[in-house]
Amino acid sequence: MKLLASLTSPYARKIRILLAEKSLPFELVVDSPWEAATRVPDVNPLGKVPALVLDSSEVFFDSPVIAGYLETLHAPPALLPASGIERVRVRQTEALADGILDASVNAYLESKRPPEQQSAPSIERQLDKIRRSLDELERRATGRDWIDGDVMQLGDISVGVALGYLDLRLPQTDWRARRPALVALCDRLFARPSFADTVPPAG
Ligand SMILES: N[C@@H](CCC(=O)N[C@@H](CS)C(=O)NCC(=O)O)C(=O)O
Repeated sequence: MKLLASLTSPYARKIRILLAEKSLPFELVVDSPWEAATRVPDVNPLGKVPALVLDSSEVFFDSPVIAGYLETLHAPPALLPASGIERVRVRQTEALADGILDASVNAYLESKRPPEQQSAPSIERQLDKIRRSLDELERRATGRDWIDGDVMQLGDISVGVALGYLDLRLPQTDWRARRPALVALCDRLFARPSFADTVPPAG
């Protein structure tokens, strides 16, 4: 299978980490949807990465769908409970982390517009979402090694990716201040080869 991804996309990084944790072989096709020559719209009409192209040519997107597909391959370790409310809870953590990414991307793109076209209230609105979500994740992570159980799962990985993206694009959020449980979670995650090998390039 082939994964279309840009090296800076946090959603694509989440999938690269899942593939690495599961030792699943794949071909990484680096393609930025922002470039004129991108081929991403040929496989994903939304024109976004990540997109996973199977050997059968079937394509899966977006990242939560790809994450669900990878679980169906039954490559250990399981990163999602097979069923039940436990699975819903992990997906809820993933959604919260992905929501932080959505708000971060919006705030970052807005901050890159010409200064006279930027909307400070719009950026602040996104930063509020990020702050509230981080506080909720800190509450959920307090007193435990992993957010949704006794082992690392998709939710933890998604949170680590979101926090890594804040380090890259919005360091001014200073998310580590007053959030010791998230700091400890990230220390554990960032030390893993799957995270270390997918650190986005600066720029
Ligand atoms: N919800 C999607 C978000 C994917 C996404 O927004 N990817 C960005 C890169 S970080 C993208 O491809 N943007 C191109 C565009 O919006 O045209 C997912 O989880 O995969």
